[in-house]
Amino acid sequence: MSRGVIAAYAELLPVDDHTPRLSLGEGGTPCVESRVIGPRLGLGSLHLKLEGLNPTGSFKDRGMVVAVARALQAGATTLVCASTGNTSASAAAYGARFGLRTAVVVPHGRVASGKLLQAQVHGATVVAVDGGFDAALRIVRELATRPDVALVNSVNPFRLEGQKTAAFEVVDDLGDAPDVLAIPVGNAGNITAYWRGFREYHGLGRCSHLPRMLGAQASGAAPLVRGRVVEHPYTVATAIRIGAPASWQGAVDARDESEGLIDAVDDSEILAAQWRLAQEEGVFCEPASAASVALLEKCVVSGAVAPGTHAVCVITGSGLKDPDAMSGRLTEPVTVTASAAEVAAALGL
Ligand code: AN7
Repeated sequence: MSRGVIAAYAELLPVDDHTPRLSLGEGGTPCVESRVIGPRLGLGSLHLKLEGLNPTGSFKDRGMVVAVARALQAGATTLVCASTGNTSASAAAYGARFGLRTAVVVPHGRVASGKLLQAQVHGATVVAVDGGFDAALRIVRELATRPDVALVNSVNPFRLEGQKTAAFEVVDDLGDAPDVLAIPVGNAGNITAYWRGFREYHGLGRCSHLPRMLGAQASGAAPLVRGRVVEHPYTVATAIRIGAPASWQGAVDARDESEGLIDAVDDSEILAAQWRLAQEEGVFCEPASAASVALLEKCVVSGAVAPGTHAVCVITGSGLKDPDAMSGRLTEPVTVTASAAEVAAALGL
């Protein structure tokens, strides 16, 4: 059972004696070894950091708990965020648990059904705007100037501080840093947070080297690859449908300082990787999460990642959040009479 990231890593987080020790049991997620994809790619090892096992089904909980603890400490009564879905689900859950009102602005029609459901079931007030995530973020930045309102997007520095604990856990679990870490990039907060976490641990002597950071964007929403803002981003991976990432510089620094890369993968490659993870590894993630695996595969093919490399892919969110993304591949189960003989025949047993 996870004690939560604040209790686990308090001395490395911006908390003091007055910061409430909140937890929903976030962090402590498994880092499981791939049985099929890693060996097929000829990697020395491939581990999957299963962030979908956090309390609300994504990595956002790590940063949210620190941001909410500090918001409470500062006397805030309301959380606000813009979101492609997971941030709002996380904010709503922590808001519900710790007695804060939560207000969420989402891009209309572009949030996976499970994520919207989460925000609403936890009692958040949800408003959809006729625009993308980037417009929604601009709006909440304007709204969050009141002292009783805490903005809990990753522009809130406490969010990235909490999220860096995932890098600590990777090192703690594997005994050292991997050679490469592949991670999806949307607003670019998480790649920034992981890089910070690895550098801090390296500075403390907890790992012998730093990983190369491989950032995965979707081809239709790849501002960091193109080097310019994308006005109308599009991808099936709605979580990373972002054209003007807030942590742009953090992502570029992570890429350059680690001698890594940020590259784009097509929606078809993302969906194929998502399917392989489900069918071959027993890991059901959302499309954005599979971008990390799609990019790693691309890098092995191009030679950017050599055989024998020790790799980690960050699987950022649960596939249950976005059932529609898989619908094209699935059919309704056949229905038969409730008899063992008929069921056996239908099952081919
Ligand atoms: C599953 O919830 O931006 O590069 O508003 O939900 O740190 O943005 C989500 C992003 C990757 C990208 N994987 O992380 C939001 C939001 C999943 C995500 C990302 C997101 P960042």
